[in-house]
Amino acid sequence: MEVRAAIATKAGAPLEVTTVNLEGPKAGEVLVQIKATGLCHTDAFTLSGDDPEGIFPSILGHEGAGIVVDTGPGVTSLKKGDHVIPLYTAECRTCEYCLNPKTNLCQRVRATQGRGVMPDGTSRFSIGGEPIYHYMGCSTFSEYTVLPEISLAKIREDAPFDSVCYIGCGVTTGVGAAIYTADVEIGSSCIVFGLGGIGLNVVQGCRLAGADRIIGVDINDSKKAMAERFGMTDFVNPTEVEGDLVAHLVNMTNRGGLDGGGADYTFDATGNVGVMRTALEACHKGWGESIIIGVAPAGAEISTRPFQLVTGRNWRGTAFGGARGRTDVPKIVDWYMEGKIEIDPMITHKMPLEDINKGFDLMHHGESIRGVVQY
Ligand code: NAD
Ligand code: DAO
Ligand code: ZN
Repeated sequence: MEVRAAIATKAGAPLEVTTVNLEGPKAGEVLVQIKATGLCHTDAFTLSGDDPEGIFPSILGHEGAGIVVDTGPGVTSLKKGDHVIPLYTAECRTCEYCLNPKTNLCQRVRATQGRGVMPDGTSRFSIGGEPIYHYMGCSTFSEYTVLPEISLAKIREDAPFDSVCYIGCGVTTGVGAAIYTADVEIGSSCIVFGLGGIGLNVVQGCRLAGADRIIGVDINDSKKAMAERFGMTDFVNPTEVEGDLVAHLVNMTNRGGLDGGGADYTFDATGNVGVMRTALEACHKGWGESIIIGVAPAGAEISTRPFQLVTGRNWRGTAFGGARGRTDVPKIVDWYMEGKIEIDPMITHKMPLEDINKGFDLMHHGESIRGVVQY
């Protein structure tokens, strides 16, 4: 079939909205009509050419929501008409990773997904017989796409596509980092570094978990109002702190007595390795946990004095918020529909596919939290 899609033709070039050929689903695969997709920094990172794993020409996009229109042989868990969210982290429920409760990183389709192809080693997209590659196993910048059955979460049918598409990456990553990875407890103190599309969701995840104190740290004062709406209790702009930022944050979180200060949980949602160090050192001696969410530039390295870890601080990372997509994404959709989390205030711009490059411009100029393409 012929479908409209935005093609990443080469690094650094604008996306080209054109018609591509899409083959139907093979065994274990599902054809999905994408109804909405968010624009994420990771798409922009790959398009820029800075992503060492970026493949061109390809169809980017990994934050979508849509409807099943066809299923290949052997598909049992989905049928035509089901509403779904594509998953860049699959959940096969049978590999060694899925069977280990300590991780959400299913490896069933990892290798082929990284090469921009379906599990049989070929692409479903082409132009003039030449392959156009898949991206993160999703390729949601196309009005139709094909995914493995294990890379789709079935969601309730009353959930609006143009809101819940954000659960395909940003919401789940942020909320999940607090709920699944950190497992923040009632009464905890938390510090969230970076109050963008991910950090705001960490803030609301900490609120949902019952944290008492949620300190937001951002170099941009304009982030304060929105973060307060999502549950931030205190705001710190590092550029306005006199002296050492770690000491300032440790002092803010000191509960008195022998406490010494430091947050129970800190989160990096900036991707800056200097911030990651500050986040680690601002978590509590003895038990503090610091969670790295941000993806740093290729080749970047983190550092701290080993004594920070010897004295009981824990440094961890999270991908997709530690969520198991087919199991947890439908629950997060329920939380949104029940009003336990908010999404809509973060979706600042909506546009048709034809205007997708304008959406990326808004992101680069810091004017949007989330732009969403509606098909
Ligand atoms: P964003 O650009 O919307 O937000 C980043 C925020 O950090 C901005 O508000 C910015 O002002 C702030 N910031 C920048 N430098 C800072 C500093 N030195 N101190 C404090 N604040 C600072 O980005 P986003 O969409 O929220 O993504 C955040 C990170 O999460 C990115 O690195 C992205 O690649 C990563 N990410 C990770 C996963 C995952 O699964 N681990 C998933 C999606 C995105
Ligand atoms: O299993 O080896 C693996 C990799 C899993 C993918 C991790 C994704 C990390 C976050 C990237 C940004 C997502 C938009
Ligand atoms: Zn698996």
